Amino acid sequence: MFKSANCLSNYIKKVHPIARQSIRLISSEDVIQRELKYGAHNYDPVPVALCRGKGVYVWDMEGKRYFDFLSGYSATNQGHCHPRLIAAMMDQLNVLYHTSRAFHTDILGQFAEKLCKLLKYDKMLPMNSGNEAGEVACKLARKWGYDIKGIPKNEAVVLFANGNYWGRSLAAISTSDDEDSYEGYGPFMPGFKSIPYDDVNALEEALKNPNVCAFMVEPIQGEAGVIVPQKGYLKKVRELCTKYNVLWISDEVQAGLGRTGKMLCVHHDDVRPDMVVLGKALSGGLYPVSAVLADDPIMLVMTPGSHGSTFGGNPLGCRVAITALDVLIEENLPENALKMGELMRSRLQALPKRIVKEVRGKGLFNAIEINTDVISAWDVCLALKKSGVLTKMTHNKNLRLSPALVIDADQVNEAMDLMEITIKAL
Ligand code: IF1
Repeated sequence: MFKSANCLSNYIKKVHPIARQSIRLISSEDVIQRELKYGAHNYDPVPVALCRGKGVYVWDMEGKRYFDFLSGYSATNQGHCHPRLIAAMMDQLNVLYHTSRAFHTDILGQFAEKLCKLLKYDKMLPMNSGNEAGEVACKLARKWGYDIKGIPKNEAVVLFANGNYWGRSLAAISTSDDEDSYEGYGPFMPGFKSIPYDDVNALEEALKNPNVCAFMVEPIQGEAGVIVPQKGYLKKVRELCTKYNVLWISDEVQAGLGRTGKMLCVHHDDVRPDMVVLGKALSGGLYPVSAVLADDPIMLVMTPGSHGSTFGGNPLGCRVAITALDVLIEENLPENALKMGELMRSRLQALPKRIVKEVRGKGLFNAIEINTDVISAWDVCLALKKSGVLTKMTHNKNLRLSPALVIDADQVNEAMDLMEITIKAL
């Protein structure tokens, strides 16, 4: 791609917008130091400075190419810089990009209709981040609990699963069992209770409390390390929530939109949650777009003026989301994720067991658990980075492997070859 620094410099001057102002070629180290100086230290990123992305690849300041095996945490499912997403945004930018929901626009209804017909729910409520959509789902559940189920005022309980992650708001960290997430930020949200994941007995016990209005759970837990529940768990969740008149909220912010090989992760088990929470790839990672889907008896408990957001449902994000869904469907990305995921896991399972303790995942939502008695996951992450494969560690022992759903077999095999050589050399 870049034969020399000169070529890179010319590329940057010609193409990279930021460099047009300053022809000085800055290094990855410069980028990292500047970010440390002026940016809050709420992250400890992998030491790499990216300046370009295309499809399954990203490039750093020195022009080194990487397989992006994080995909912005499953946001760029359609691949980096997808031409159709860029075209959709460019087109809408010149027409109308923000009005607030004080007024109707022609685009929101188009997006709402498309999403509701695709996922077979009566209505959707548009927001921006996955966390905001999760909060709306909890608000809808509480209000449904009071208005419909008859739970005494301010007594509603929402259940969550241990190991959950649905953002960093005070409500979300109130359900976290990850100290890094909640320590130092109390007091916490009342009426939020956590139970063991993938444990139907614990779920049934908790559901016997008549004040429980909902159970919000990821169909595969992402942050926890791509934890796939045992077969039949989601069917039991559906049965038990129906039996005890509790709303099942499936948090598909990460596992949804083709990532696991189906449009929704719950489609693998042929079950239908009462509410679905979406985010990330709903816009292909181009723009913050999230949504909650539900049928009228639930969605209509929210009356005009009882929830809002400046940017939720803005025409620009809706336009991008319409195209992001089109790309998922027309490029058969869920089907591709299913096939490429099987190829990837078969290659991962052949890696040395001394280092790779376990391979987990479904579709292109995968992780390997590192045998931390032998080597730290961080060192494996750094070694893979050096070999041109970008991954991210979670809980100090798992490495996520979630490339864009556009990846083809040659690219999977090339990336797996790099992983095999790297891990065997450790
Ligand atoms: C970061 C984790 C993943 C999510 C689920 C809601 C949200 C998320 C299942 C909130 C967000 C992101 C946040 C991101 C890291 C990433 C993440 F490691 F934090 F847990 F993917 F696993 N539900 N997950 O996974 O969506 O408000 O962020 O749009 O850097 O914090 P958001």
